Amino acid sequence: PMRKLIIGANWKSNGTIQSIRSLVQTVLNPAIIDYKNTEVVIAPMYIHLPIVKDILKSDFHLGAQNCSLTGPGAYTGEVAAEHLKDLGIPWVILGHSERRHIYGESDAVIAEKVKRAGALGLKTIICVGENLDERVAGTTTEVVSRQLDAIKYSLSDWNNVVIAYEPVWAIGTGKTATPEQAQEVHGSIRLWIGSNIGRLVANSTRVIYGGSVTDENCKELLVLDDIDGFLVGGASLKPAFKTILEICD
Ligand code: G2H
Repeated sequence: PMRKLIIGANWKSNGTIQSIRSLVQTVLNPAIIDYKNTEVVIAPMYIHLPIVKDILKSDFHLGAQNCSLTGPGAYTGEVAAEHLKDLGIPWVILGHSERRHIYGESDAVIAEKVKRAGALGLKTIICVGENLDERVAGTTTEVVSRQLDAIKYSLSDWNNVVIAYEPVWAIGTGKTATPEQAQEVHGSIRLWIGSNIGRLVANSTRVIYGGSVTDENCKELLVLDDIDGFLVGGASLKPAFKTILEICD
């Protein structure tokens, strides 16, 4: 089956009102993409979401980079999935390695967030990936399977799910997984989906790669059987992102 490509821009905790306006106007809006073949999800910081929503071409989709473990209420500083929904934000990235490692989000916390977001009909980009020690120890597949096992019972609608494979050692480091390394893990993720969820779901679920993706390396990754797009961090803040979008189209 044809899986529609999907490219996510994870802007992380970056940008000013001025810089994101300029990024939208000079890099995103002018990009020439066939949106019938490629879905693009832009994920600015929470407080920038309404600003970007106002000026971004409607061919693009918007996503948040996280949501709260809780619903609305007395949870100082948190933004709930309900708030994203209210703002008309269809996507949310969950389980990013920076959430897991810097903010200590466990598999169980991520599973609960996935459940909450999914229950509200938000579309989720769920990130998995091993760190350097785990790769060196040869446990990559086990680690990724454990991260997927955790969300197995959190989801009822896999149509709304994208899995992002982001090897932690490749994030923001300039080191990209080789095409062979990436394909191997992407293949194992699709196998996991096939045996745990179902063969049709495995065929239709997008599995995207993240970790130092650039306009230089995206081509060789995109041709791989089990890579259905990218989650781009650093390069999504630069003019090179337009090139990535146009290459992926
Ligand atoms: C991985 C990626 C985006 P970068 O975190 O999620 O960031 O492309 O900067 O490695």
